[in-house]
Amino acid sequence: MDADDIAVTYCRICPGACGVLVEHQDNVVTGVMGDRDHPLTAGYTCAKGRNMGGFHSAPNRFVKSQRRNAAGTLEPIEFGTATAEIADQLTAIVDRHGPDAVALFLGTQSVFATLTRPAAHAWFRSLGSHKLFFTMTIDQSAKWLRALRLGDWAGGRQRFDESDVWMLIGTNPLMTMQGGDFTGVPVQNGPQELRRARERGLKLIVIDPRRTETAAQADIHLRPRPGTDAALVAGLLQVILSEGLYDSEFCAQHVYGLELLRHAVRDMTPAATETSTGVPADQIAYTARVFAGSVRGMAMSGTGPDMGPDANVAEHLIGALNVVCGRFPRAGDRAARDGVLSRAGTLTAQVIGPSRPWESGFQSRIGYGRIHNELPSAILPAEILEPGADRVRALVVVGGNPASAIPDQVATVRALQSLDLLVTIEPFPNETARLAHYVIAPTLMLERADHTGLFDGVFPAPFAQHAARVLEPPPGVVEDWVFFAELAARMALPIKLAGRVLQPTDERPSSHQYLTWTAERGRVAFDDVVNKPHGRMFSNLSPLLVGPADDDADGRFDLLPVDVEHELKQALAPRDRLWPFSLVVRRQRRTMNSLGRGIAGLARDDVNPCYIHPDDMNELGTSDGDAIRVIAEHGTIETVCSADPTMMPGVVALSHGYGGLPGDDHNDPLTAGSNPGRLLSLTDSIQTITGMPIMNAIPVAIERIEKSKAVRG
Ligand SMILES: Nc1nc2c(c(=O)[nH]1)N[C@H]1C(S)=C(S)[C@@H](COP(=O)(O)OP(=O)(O)OC[C@H]3O[C@@H](n4cnc5c(=O)[nH]c(N)nc54)[C@H](O)[C@@H]3O)O[C@H]1N2
Ligand SMILES: Nc1nc2c(c(=O)[nH]1)N[C@H]1C(S)=C(S)[C@@H](COP(=O)(O)OP(=O)(O)OC[C@H]3O[C@@H](n4cnc5c(=O)[nH]c(N)nc54)[C@H](O)[C@@H]3O)O[C@H]1N2
Ligand code: SF4
Ligand SMILES: [Mo]
Repeated sequence: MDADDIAVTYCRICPGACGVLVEHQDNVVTGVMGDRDHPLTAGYTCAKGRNMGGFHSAPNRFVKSQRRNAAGTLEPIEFGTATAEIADQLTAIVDRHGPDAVALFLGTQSVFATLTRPAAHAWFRSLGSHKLFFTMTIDQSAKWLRALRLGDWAGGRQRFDESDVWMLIGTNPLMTMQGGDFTGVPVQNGPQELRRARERGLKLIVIDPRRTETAAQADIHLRPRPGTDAALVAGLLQVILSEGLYDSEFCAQHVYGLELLRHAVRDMTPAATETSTGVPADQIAYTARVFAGSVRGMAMSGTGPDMGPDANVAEHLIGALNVVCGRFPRAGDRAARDGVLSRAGTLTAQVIGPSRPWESGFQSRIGYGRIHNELPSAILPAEILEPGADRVRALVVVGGNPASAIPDQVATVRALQSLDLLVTIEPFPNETARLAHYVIAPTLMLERADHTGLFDGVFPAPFAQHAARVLEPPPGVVEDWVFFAELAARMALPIKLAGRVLQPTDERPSSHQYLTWTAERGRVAFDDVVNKPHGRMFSNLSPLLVGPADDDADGRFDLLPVDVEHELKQALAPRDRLWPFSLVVRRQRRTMNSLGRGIAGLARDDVNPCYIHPDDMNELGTSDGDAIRVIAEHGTIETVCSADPTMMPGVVALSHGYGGLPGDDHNDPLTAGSNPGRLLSLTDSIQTITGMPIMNAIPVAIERIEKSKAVRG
């Protein structure tokens, strides 16, 4: 193998952005290994990255765009013809019903291709529709809401590498690579970074019912009953506020509602919190003292609390914990981001006071306003089905799989099936593509160039990398962004790409040109990144410091707005526990949501097991691989069980992203996996404002399926 056939690049399946060496021959990947010379990831990879070749050469990959014919099957169509037809149909729908009849759904994989989201947004903005959906709103939209109701810090978060404590609530970043402003943990080469931090004295607190990969590294691991984070954090706040462990100076200057909060949590003594959460009282008091007694370090969270039954108030209290302890960088402190390829913005030591954008501006017919100009993904089915002049009749999906991901899969699929036009830009025959009228076949990561500007806020150091195209794309595929630019041109819509207006008749810039534009507001010359294939650490850049507050700064955090106070009362009220088990979320190393199923090297994940503690398995009379039924108030699914001693007794876990479409006759739980989304409801106990359904801590019963009745086995 000569060196020409080994490309240096980085993986773009998840935010890990691991440096890799890709060996290839005749346009086919023959091997992938971690890049030991990569300044941040130093050779670390996971199975998904090492099998990235399998994605590119998968036999079921769409290498041409597809159109559904009269018989209901997809058949190949030229990209130009498909785009022209889609443009005509969208224009007709807009002419008749207005732009709000067209919706855009941005999925998880729209995030990792540098140009996809900007170009999709550009087309959609020019179209003038309000019906924008993104997976953040079936994920952790409670974080957006928290920053708006509580207020936010204009200086950003504290730095992990300067902290002496860090609290992670319901997140497993060592596996999921959820870092940046979500968890603040350095996920690049995470295990080693965490070890290093603990060696220098950082105390890691993990709150998770499961003994996760991350919890296994923790100094303190609390295991609450699922769905009780609001009560647990209220209990921590009770100790901190009653023992005077908070930052009174910071609170005096920057906070409203301290006394209200103190009053609201006054009854959540450690003993009362133990009753609500199952965590021993002494551990609660100890954890509160360790967190508040440290000098620096934040409480951060993941899908555990944010998908739970009290997501909005739980997330608010997590924010309040940071606020009362004053855990934000002050003037002169080093900022948590470096702004290498992206615009760093102005960081100042002041509060961005609360605001409520969802209360004004566009309101959907079914009663939700917008946050960050988006509507909640969970209302998409109703936006399609509920009658009204502006109901959604056409949907464009990019890098997502709403037919699998949006809860109450049966209702969601029914809605998608009733669309006049469903278009997805999608490489694989996923559940959404199986319903679509058109599928546009896109390039995959090794077939396009990218840069790491998107990860500026995730990298723990001033680092940037450019990925050049490694493989020639199949002749029938286009880059995601090219579809949106072409669609805009054919709909006669001017679009704005990186600040420049592109008229429908203008020549499209090259991908390299567009990439260069997106990096022009960074602090380094793009060429200095492009010519360093392993990526470049810009250690010579002066660190970004948080500046002093503006003279007229008067924003304050609002610890307990009236609606939060109401939600808190509800969350702290005693609840009956009538079902034997609680079903929680979990992510798998070998898949990224629904991506990875059926890929060579990752194929074993065709089965989606329900993880159960061995003691519970004994009691249920099941052993590994047995078929079981998971029964919830809103649905029942069949799957197989897997003994897992990291589970907490009484808690079971299932990953999402499996299970085909409702009614599939190949829906064999032993080979196709099952979709936990079928156990969820889009109408019962929905969070206010964010429209977030309950997706975690689902009360369930488990039943062994007798061998003779199992689908197979
Ligand atoms: N390998 C891989 N990586 C991924 C993904 C993937 O599918 N595979 N998905 C990506 C996506 S889209 C996202 S959003 C991120 C999510 O990133 P994370 O939020 O880190 O995802 P999870 O691993 O589901 O972590 C949630 C944790 O919450 C715990 N938990 C469950 N219920 C509760 C509860 O009530 N309270 C508390 N405190 N904890 C609870 C679970 O045991 C679990 O460990 O991961 C991303 N990374
Ligand atoms: N029950 C339950 N439901 C959940 C969750 C849960 O924990 N439990 N988690 C929720 C969360 S956090 C999320 S983020 C959503 C995930 O919801 P989605 O983001 O809608 O689902 P993904 O499976 O990530 O879809 C990504 C799609 O992009 C495609 N793709 C890969 N590469 C490219 C590319 O280069 N270009 C294009 N155009 N497409 C590409 C993949 O083939 C895949 O089909 O699911 C949510 N649903
Ligand atoms: S999928 Fe794996 S190899 Fe790729 S970036 Fe994420 S952790 Fe790294
Ligand atoms: Mo997500």
